Amino acid sequence: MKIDVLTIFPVFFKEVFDFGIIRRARLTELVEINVHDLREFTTDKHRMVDDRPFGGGDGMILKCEPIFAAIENLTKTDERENYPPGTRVVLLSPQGRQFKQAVAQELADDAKHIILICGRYEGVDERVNDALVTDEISVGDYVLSGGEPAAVILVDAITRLLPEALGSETSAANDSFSNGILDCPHYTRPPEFRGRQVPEVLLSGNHAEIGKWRAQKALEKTRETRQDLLKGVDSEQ
Ligand code: 9D3
Repeated sequence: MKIDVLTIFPVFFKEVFDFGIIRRARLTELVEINVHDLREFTTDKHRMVDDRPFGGGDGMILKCEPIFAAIENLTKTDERENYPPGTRVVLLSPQGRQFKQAVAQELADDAKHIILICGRYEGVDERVNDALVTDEISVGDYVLSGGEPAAVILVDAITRLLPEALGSETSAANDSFSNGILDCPHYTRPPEFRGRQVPEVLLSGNHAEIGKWRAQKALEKTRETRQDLLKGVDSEQ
């Protein structure tokens, strides 16, 4: 999998992909991640990446030219119909469909080349959406100052789903969310800390009982904090 990030703040990404699973996936060449400065694709002497909105209004809009030039450089075309198979051009924007585990899974399964366009300012010239974007994605209902933190979220969630990205000790199939509910509580040594005991069952060695306890705690936690995840689950609602 190849991932390219287009941004006006390349320095933002300086070390963020150098840790843990993403670092290992890069070192083993499961994924290649490149960050590109949109300014490098400007041709005017002021290297202008943004301009004022037609029709008036506050803020600046990311211009077409550098984004089209960058996408053309990476895909050899300026029409999404002509992208090589497995190419996805994602515009990170508050107007997108919400990023979910299922979206991460779909991209991990189907995409060979993902290009992430990080929006900034008030937005991106709509012709980018019309001609180039295959997926417009938001990471949630809160206001960010740009798409860069969202790009990091996508890279992380997608990379760890690539076959062999996780060590053999763990598996994406065991993840919270892959079964649609939250995780149970976890404990490690010591068994008592400042008067707080680890639940007896976890020390019992009875794996059937431990399994039942974990399932019950996961369900309780989900019911408490994320009722919405339980709709459609048997015995709920
Ligand atoms: C405050 C300005 N907003 C309305 C007048 C529009 C707006 C434009 C650009 C709000 C935020 C942004 C910058 N955000 C992103 O580029 C972004 C984002 C987000 O804000 N929330 C959730 N997901 C994403 S993905 C990209």
